[in-house]
Amino acid sequence: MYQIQSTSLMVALLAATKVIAHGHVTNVVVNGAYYEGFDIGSFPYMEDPPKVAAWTTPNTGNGFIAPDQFGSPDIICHQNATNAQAHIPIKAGDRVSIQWSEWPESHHGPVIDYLARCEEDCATVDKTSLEFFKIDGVGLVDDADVPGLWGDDQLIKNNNSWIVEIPQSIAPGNYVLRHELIALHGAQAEGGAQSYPQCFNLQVTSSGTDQPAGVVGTELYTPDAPGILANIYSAISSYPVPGPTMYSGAVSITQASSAVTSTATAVAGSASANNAAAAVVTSRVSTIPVQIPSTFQTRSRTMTPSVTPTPSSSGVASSSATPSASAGPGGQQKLYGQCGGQGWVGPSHCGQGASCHIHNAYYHQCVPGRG
Ligand SMILES: *[C@@H]1O[C@H](CO)[C@@H](O)[C@H](O)[C@H]1NC(C)=O
Ligand SMILES: *[C@@H]1O[C@H](CO)[C@@H](O)[C@H](O)[C@H]1NC(C)=O
Ligand SMILES: [Cu+2]
Repeated sequence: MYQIQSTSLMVALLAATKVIAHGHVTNVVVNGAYYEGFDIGSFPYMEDPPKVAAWTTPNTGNGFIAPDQFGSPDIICHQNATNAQAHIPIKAGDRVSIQWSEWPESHHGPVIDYLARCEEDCATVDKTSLEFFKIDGVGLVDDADVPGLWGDDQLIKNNNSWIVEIPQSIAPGNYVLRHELIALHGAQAEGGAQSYPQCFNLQVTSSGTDQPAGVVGTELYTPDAPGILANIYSAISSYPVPGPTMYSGAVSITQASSAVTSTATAVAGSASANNAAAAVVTSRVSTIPVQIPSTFQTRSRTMTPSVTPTPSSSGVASSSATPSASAGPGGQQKLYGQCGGQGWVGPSHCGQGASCHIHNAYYHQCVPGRG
């Protein structure tokens, strides 16, 4: 009898539970050439991972940086990030198409891109010394239908990818491209915004001369800055994209898909800015068909049958505006309540109009939307 009951309970939970996860950048495309990203599903477990242009991070849970960490080096290129050991040769005026593995529909917010010049080699530069200038920032595009259409939504529409143009006017040299999605679904409360930064090393050839002033990563944002603290669930007439003002030479472009015509390997080894022109020529661009990493997944389901409604006290980066009420086993969690995570034995599915979202291994939360 008991057996049957718990089986049907589990079936019911399975059917009702749809857990959505954050993404990460799987690859970038420059002039049709596909460059592999940092493969979070495999590189951290390899003794000698491939040298790629993307920075390394042990953030295997695709987590985020919370506002209380905006002053820590983690905000620069994500959690405990270390320098990429290779770089992508590119001409100023060219575009970089940045492909995310996935992005949850509920996570509205801006897409922002920065560059920071490395005085020497970006493979060894101290990340805390990098001074970032903004070259792109798309926040609220249209608020006709609250919570609105955001840069992040355009990214989803564009096959989870984003194109940024390297401004023609910047001086040649080595740069770190800092690409960032900010999720505002919990940002109505201080501490609720989420930053997802991803960094790439570029070696830029250019006839430009500009060396725009920048801001170190740890000073880009504060928890109460306009655009970080924002309530997207009420109509807002304007939204200030957070961070320093846009570089005057930045180019605003229309998002579109970027066709892949070849694969390429990022150039490893020391990148002297003076040799930038030579490096472009030595980049190996072949015409091998693109292979999408086998770790590419869009959705996952978890099976977390709930037994006892004991609220978890695990290290939770909660962005909840409404504290969760513990429902009984099989009960529905309220909006913004916890719905899973290591040690969680409370309700594992969300009420209507919400879906269970993996913020990190310890905390899954009911957020508005289908995910
Ligand atoms: C990040 O670095 C800190 C300090 O070294 C360490 O305690 C923490 O476990 C690291 N986090 C990850 C996810 O590796
Ligand atoms: C969307 O991105 C995926 C993953 O990179 C790729 O396999 C697919 O071809 C892309 N689709 C379109 C329409 O560009
Ligand atoms: Cu999330």
